[in-house]
Amino acid sequence: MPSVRHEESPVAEKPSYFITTPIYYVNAAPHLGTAYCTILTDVQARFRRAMGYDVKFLTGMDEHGQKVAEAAEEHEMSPQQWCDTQVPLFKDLWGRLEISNDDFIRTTEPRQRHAVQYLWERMRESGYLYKGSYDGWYCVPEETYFTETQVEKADKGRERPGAHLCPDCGRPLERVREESWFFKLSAFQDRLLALYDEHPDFVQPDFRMNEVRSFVAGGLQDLSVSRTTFDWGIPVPFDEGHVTYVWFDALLNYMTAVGYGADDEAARAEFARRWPAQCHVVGKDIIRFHCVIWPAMLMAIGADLPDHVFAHGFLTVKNSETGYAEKMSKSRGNAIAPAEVIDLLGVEGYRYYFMCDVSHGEDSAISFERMEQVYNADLANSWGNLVSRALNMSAKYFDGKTPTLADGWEWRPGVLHDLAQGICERYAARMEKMDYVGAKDVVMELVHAANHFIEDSAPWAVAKDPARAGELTDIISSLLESIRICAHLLAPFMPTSSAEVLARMSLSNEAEVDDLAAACAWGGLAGGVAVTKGDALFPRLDSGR
Ligand code: MET
Repeated sequence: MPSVRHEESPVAEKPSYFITTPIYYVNAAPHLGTAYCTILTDVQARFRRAMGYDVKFLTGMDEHGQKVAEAAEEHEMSPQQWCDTQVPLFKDLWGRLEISNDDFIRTTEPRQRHAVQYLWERMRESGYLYKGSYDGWYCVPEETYFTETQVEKADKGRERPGAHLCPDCGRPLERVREESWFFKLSAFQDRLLALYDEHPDFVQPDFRMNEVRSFVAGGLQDLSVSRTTFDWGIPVPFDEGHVTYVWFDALLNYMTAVGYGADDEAARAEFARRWPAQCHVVGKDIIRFHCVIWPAMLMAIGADLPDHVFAHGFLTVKNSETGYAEKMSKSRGNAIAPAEVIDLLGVEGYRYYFMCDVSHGEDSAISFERMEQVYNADLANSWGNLVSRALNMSAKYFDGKTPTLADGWEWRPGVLHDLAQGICERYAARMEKMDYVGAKDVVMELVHAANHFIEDSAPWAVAKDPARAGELTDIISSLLESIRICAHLLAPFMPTSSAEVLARMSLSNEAEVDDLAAACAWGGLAGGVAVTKGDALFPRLDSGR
């Protein structure tokens, strides 16, 4: 990045980083899985801001389609009323979980309708659209089409062949016969395969790429992209009675939010600056929509493709009877509500557990037992304990302050100093790949070393001898300096407690940085400023679970 800043537009020089969550269906209340995906994205957004990017972090709601229309009917509301009732549940939870999104899009907003209708016109011009009729299977809960062959193949393995169950989720399918517009997805097979070859990191983690590639290599069917048997969707501008297939609508949200199709100049400039997105974070169940259909749609209209799609695994819970891990779901009765976890761990502990103990590519088993174990080991006993011991000693031995670092005083290299060299680079290399567990390990190594350092250097003994005052300054300063660095590195995971740690060292103005490497350089501690011990950041849990 250039080091000279132009006064009038300081932001313009920062590179853009545009990251998105899926837009969630309004039907279910937000659950642990949606919260997990949203926090995962939030951590990356916070990390990128700290790395000097001008971040746009988008989340939102998917409000159209048959599933939503049916749920509204069940609740005896209009679809719009139903959506309006559900959306605050999401917004409230995101607020509680400290989600730092810059935008929240709803597909029922005028900006989305405008963009989708603009897309229809571009699609028609592209020649990749034709009218026909769809006769096949449809899974309403997943809003997905299936061919006869796909359904037969899946049914063969089941107890009741011919039951016509969804090959993905196992719920009953509907037979759909209707006039429809089709997107010529089949024409994109070669271009998609070339994309995967040329950009092997388009799909992350890399083991998910195989699944995507073999799906495409197996041949693609054209996709029905309009529906005529219900009306809860964005009307097709040139064909009355047709509404947009919900996924064709939903995927476009990513471009709508940065000005696609809008006709004012500001929106055009925003689009030029923000598109393509750097990362779409999605669950592994919607990878085909994002890695096959979405890039094909973009190719059809000549738009740039996003840099990466990151697909996370599912959270699973152990069935106490069988001992096997199974997907969490309401129907299985094993779902855990986010509020239960917040009650146990607090928001910071919640974020830490799901980000730093759960690995983000594969499925991961979660349990209350493990949550408590990780919270106690990492947060109460290690990080929280380090902060309270070091701040306490500083206050006690240096008159309520950090040690005064006299002019000409030099940081004595030592084990903590050595470990802190290059720490930001080691951490960032992992964060960029969404390897949050690996990034946390880098930080916890310093936390553990600092706790050992307290034992090894025994500051309480050094403090008794006035002749060793310089040594005491070295010890306490090194500890505070390590804590300062760790607080910066932990901030994407635990923004509030990290800011609190810095504030206790009179560094509240440093809570948000845009040059993390500089912030983590050894020697940034303010000397002779007030230190507050404060209450335990992470009181030990003993719930007996
Ligand atoms: N609504 C979809 C889901 O929750 C995601 C759409 S992302 C464009 O699975």
